[in-house]
Amino acid sequence: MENLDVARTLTTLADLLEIQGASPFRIRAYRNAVATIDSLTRTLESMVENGEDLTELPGVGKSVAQHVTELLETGRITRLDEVSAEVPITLVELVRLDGVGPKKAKKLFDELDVKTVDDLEAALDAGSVEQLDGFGAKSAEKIRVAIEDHRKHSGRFQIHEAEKLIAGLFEHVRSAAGVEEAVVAGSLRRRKETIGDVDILARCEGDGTPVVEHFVSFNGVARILGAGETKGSVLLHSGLQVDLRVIPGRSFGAALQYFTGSKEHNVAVRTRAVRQGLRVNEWGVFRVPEDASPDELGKEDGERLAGETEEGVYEALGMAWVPPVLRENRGEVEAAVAGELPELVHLDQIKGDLQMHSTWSDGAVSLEEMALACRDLGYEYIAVTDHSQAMAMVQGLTPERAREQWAEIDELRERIEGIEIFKSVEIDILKDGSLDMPDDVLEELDVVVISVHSFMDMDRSTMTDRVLTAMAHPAVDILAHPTGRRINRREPFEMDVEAVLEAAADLGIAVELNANPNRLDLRDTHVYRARELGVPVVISTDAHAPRGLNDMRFGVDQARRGWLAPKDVLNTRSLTDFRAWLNRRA
Ligand code: DGT
Ligand code: CA
Ligand code: CA
Ligand code: ZN
Repeated sequence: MENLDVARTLTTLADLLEIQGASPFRIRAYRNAVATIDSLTRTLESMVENGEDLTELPGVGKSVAQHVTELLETGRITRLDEVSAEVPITLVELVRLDGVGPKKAKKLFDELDVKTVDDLEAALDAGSVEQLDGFGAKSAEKIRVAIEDHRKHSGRFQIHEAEKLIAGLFEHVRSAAGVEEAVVAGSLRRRKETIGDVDILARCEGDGTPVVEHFVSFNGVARILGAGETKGSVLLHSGLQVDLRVIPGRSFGAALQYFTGSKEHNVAVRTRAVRQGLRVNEWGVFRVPEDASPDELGKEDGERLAGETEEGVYEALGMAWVPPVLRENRGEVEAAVAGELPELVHLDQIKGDLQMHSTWSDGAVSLEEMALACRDLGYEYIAVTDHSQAMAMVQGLTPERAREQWAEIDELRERIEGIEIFKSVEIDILKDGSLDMPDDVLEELDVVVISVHSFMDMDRSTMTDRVLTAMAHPAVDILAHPTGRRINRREPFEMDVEAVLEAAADLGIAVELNANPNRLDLRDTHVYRARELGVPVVISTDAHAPRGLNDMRFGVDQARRGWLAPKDVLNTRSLTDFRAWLNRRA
């Protein structure tokens, strides 16, 4: 268990006690302990394991120490169980709303039986909140706004949304007086598919207050959540939170390393540092004096070994610099120590796009326009993959129309130089696992792409069998968007992905990594598994217009998060080598 988790649990306990009306001294004791835990550079878990006395930590008394030990050893705190039997734990959510607080939460619960944010919203709608003693219309309105903020906030943003939403503010920070450099850290730098909040670091010597003030004065800011000397935090109108930290040059690399995360990666890095007698924090890497008690050390005490650059931080720890996309504690720390980090695929190594649509089905432009747009991107080849007839609402191709399309492709091949157009169809996997095209068409297609677009709510074993049946057809080349998910909108379907990947390995089928930021399907951990199994991955945009072709970079980032090297990605191959793969069964 992380320190953060311990701190959160203690905060919950303190909040509940406060709602219950416990003594302010008791509550303060918990909050002081939380403050201490927040600033610890070692894990409580390791301290308890070593049998260290937690009461020696500032602000930690006997009963808090007991709670922490119990939590680390058993995963629960008896006292918390007792208190939450009297005060519903969901009230904690209410306390965290702007304008509610423990007294009001208690009143809402006692008088109106409000236990959750949803309950509160219903009570507001019914007009009963403003009639409560000590509330009134103004306070009810304030709570309503707080609920809206909370709702927006609890959703994570998709990576392409976050990128767009942050662009203006980022430029605003970069142009602030005194800012020598600004960079994005956190999950956005790691290119995660969804972003909780955006973290920006600005390099600036001296007092950071003017930079923070400039930051919070941005005209897209809906609410200022905090503003101080070294950090500021705002909510944009979209509900996206942005945190800024102002860092001096001597610590900029260390702060970038720290705030890029992930938390799990940082924990692994820090654990390694401790074993070497080093301390790494957002200020630098320090050699801890032998006689020092770690908890009495100031943030920058000890001999400074690194801090200015991120490379320097990793070097001081005996590690290679780790690309941010890998920082998820999935083996990258060990690999960086051993000098065995993978050589990751790059966008400029992509030589073709193997899924896109034209006006032959639901695309916005002609096949020719798509081909020319791809040639402009420098690609050597493409597959135009209009839908098959099961997708009737988008005029999916019947066998006859597929043949008409081939005539057009043949004509284009004559006329357009510099790009190869493969004949393809995105063929529906029907309910029973058969393919939505007759064998004679399948045989003539250059690239056979299959995917599920219907009956997505099947149970796991039925869906797995269906997809495995489809893959067993000897004409199949690529399984597209294998899990059918739509990020933030539709869960992946129930399917044994491991079995599907193993089948792909056995059958010599490639799996798609759909680069559309709404899909990014396969997800990073499955991509990683595909690589382990030796299954070739194809990164395709599934573009429905030329603009969509630019989504390739999101797919490449996701591939990198899955540790893929150029050799693992089929469409990094030259036209000749890709053709050879298509003929692998001949
Ligand atoms: P997000 O915002 O949920 O998409 O994910 P992140 O990774 O951007 O997380 P965030 O914004 O809470 O924090 C940014 C980075 O700061 C995080 O990746 C690692 C570092 N960090 C934050 N809190 C902690 C912590 O309690 N322990 C450690 N070791 N690192 C932390
Ligand atoms: Ca973040
Ligand atoms: Ca943050
Ligand atoms: Zn599709």
